[in-house]
Amino acid sequence: MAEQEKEAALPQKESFSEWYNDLLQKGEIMDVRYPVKGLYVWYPFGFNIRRNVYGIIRELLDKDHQETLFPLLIPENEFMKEAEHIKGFEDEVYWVTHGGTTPLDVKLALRPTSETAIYPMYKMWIRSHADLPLKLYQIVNTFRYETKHTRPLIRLREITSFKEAHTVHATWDDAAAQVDEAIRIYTEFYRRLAIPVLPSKRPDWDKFPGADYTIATDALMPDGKTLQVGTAHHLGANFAKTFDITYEDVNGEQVYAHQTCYGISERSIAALISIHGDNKGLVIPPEVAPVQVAIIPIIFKESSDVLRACETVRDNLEKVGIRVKMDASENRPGAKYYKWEMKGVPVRIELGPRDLKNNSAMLVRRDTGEKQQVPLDNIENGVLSVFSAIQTDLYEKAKKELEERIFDCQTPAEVKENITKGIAKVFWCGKKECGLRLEDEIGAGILGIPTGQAACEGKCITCDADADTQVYVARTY
Ligand code: P5A
Ligand code: ZN
Repeated sequence: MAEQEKEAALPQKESFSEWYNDLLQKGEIMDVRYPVKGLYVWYPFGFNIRRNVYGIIRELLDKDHQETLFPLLIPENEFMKEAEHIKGFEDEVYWVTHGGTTPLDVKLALRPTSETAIYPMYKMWIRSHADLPLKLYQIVNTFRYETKHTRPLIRLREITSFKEAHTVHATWDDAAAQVDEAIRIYTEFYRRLAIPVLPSKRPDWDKFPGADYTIATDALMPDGKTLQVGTAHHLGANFAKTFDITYEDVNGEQVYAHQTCYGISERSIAALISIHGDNKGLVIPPEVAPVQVAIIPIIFKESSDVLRACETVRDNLEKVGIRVKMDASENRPGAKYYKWEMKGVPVRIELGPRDLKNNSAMLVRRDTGEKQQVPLDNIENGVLSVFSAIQTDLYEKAKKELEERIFDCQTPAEVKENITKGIAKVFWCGKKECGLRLEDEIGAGILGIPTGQAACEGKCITCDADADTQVYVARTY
């Protein structure tokens, strides 16, 4: 390795925090030097990944949701209507109190989430059962004055990429079905990012403020901590009662509507980078990679044939919609490999005089480093099939890793022993005091009851009473 490359190498992924912070910079995802705590800047390359990632969630939602856009500012009187909701958020709200030097009559909250912006409008929009279900979403920035340690993409004070959906239904059961559907959509979304997630029902003390219940999806980070990467909340008729959202049912009666909301943020990108990346940098699944193929001409003396062949390969790949960069810069090939590996480009194509003579090129996979000689004719098919192999393998690798790091534990001591490596699964009787005592004793949190859990029997890890559910326990971000 050349001196300059050694200097620029990343810390080992085992030191996850340092690795992550360094990768954000070297991979050109986020610049963390913005002078306000908890606010960060997207580099154009990172923003390009974001655009591709959010393209997937849009595609999935657009099937039966409509996109909308509500204001950032929420008047204090609306924000203060729902008691539980206020309790949950009051310590996290930024307030706008002045217009210039004039104090405002009504303070304005910077939305920490948009229930209280959207629902007063829903009251006006919803008249009859024919208006239901209503399924809207928006992708916006939201502000939360987080007091826990802030981290780029993971815990922000300005969440720049908050995708929030808000649905309205006739019955409680319809809303419950929508919560399941939301979790199905999120699981599919994360599958497209080659990230396996664990859906679970949060314990009551950890549900969304104002909700009947919350189902969350968590991803396992390389350091064994879990990251909540999406949540879906059943709001019952709680907000409908507060904001007076009623509809006329088939019998002509005015009845309260039932609602759900569900959200994801750029944590999705934190998980993407962290789970797939390695000691050489980013590893990005082809579907969301800003550059999908880097072509490196291997040039000696007489190079025009090689360059021309590279250009033909580039044109052929672009013709089928593949995002290609041909790197004909003056740098040595080694420096070019380093650069495009750091950027997570899924496939590198090397083409030199000898390859040209054989009418072939060398194709190198970013995720495994595997090399294969492919014919220049129909090279686009070769590349596309490698893309799909990469996608499958990234997912399978992450899934295996996740499964290997879920540990069945019988005693708090066992939990303590395993919790540094990943997720513990324990029996719990369901009593709050047992749950809190366990969390306290092991210094980790109960994620929740896995959705679709098969019937099981055991003894509560805290009180030894009969228990018919297991819960995930983990250290969390
Ligand atoms: C659902 C959408 C809500 O706010 N209202 C509208 C509901 N839910 S939530 O759980 O509070 O947030 C949704 C998801 O957003 C991510 N998230 C964050 N990401 C980065 N920085 C933060 N400070 C932050 N807070 C929440 C989580 O993934 C969460 O599941
Ligand atoms: Zn118990």
